[in-house]
Amino acid sequence: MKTQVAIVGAGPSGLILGQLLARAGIDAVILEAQTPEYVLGRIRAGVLEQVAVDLLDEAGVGARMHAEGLPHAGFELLIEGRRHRIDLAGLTGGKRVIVYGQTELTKDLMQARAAAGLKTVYEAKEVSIHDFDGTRPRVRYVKDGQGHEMACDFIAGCDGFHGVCRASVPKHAITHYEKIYPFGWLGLLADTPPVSEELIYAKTARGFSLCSMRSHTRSRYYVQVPLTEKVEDWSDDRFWEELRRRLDPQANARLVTGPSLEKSIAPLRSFVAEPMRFGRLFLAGDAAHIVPPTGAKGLNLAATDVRTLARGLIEHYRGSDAGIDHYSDLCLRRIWKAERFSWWMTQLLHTFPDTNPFEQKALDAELDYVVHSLAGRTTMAENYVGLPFED
Ligand code: RFL
Ligand code: PHB
Repeated sequence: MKTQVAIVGAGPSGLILGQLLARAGIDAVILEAQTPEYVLGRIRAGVLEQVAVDLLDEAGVGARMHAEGLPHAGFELLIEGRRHRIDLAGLTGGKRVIVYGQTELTKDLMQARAAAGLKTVYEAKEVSIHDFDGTRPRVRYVKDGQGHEMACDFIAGCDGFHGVCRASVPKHAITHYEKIYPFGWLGLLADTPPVSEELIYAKTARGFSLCSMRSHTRSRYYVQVPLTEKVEDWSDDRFWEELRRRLDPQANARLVTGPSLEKSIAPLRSFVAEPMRFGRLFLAGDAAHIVPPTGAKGLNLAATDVRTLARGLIEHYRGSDAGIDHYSDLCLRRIWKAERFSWWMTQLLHTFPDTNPFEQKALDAELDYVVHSLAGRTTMAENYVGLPFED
């Protein structure tokens, strides 16, 4: 078997890349370890920046996102019981974000791929990548107990943080930068109307919480919990009670509770692997970097990585390697700005068990400055809606 680009992973990175390449007439096969149902069952991101929205339009999968996604022109910071609105549109010359679940986006991309007859091998086991330091890379995998080998021009490692692609790079060729936070987010999804039209990011003495949504009838809430917490110990009632304690009376008067559709704990981590290219292997999305979800940047970074990669590969097949040669540097500039923003938001809004009292006072003063200064709010808004793209 042979293809031009072998894509490992059918999350948002792999699926968007596949779509962009197909539209440019480049042949690609996606290998995914899980079943389509499993991939769709993972409840993750909810907020799309304009660059991601534009890219999904370019990939030909934006129709339902525009019809059903919720444009948001601002969000609220609830700090020790007081609300401060970040007017995204007003502070950024009219920019907005769209709230549209990663699950829905993934569904749209899967359907477009199936409709175009493009090949995805689900339940591809024991995927391994070979000879990407030469001119003829190969990918091996096992499907239904049978071994296969696929020759290709390039390998796109879109296989997430725990994937095989980054792990296959020799240790001396790659540098990891990492920060692990001493807490996670316990998330709950419910078919109840959201507590507010806009997202609420709340900082309280009991820890951070976030009120988000998927639609006018489906809510997504998160509360900060220590890493030692187990999801089994959190009944729905206990979750709602803890959330209430982290909201203001205005929110509590509107909060509608109900049975959870999903509940899980996600640990928070900042991580970057450099570089992102190794010969004919390119890493993209969570395979190369992780951000804590506080800044809503993970899915957006995945989208901008594959935008840059698709352009580079298309240029390659038209005769120039300039795009793929700059892939890693171009992506990393944007990634580090998003890493900085996500780390900063996390630091400002969460309770850390070991912060020294001086540092805590300084952080409180910084947050006070941010919400009461036009320059501070503008900084937060322009990073949240997404920095301009540098080609
Ligand atoms: P994914 O989605 O992890 O997909 C990788 C795919 O690769 C497959 N795979 C393999 N396939 C073959 N062989 C192997 N050896 C393989 N190993 C793995 C996996 O099964 C999987 O299908 O990575 P991708 O495509 O790079 O996408 C990244 C995003 O999923 C992620 O960044 C976001 O979900 C992060 N995120 C958010 N991002 C935002 O932009 N806005 C948000 O509001 C936001 N909220 C969130 C989030 C992530 C969260 N969690 C749970 C980590 C909220 C949460 C709670
Ligand atoms: C979500 O809706 O899942 C969500 C929204 C904003 C974030 C993180 C997650 O910052």
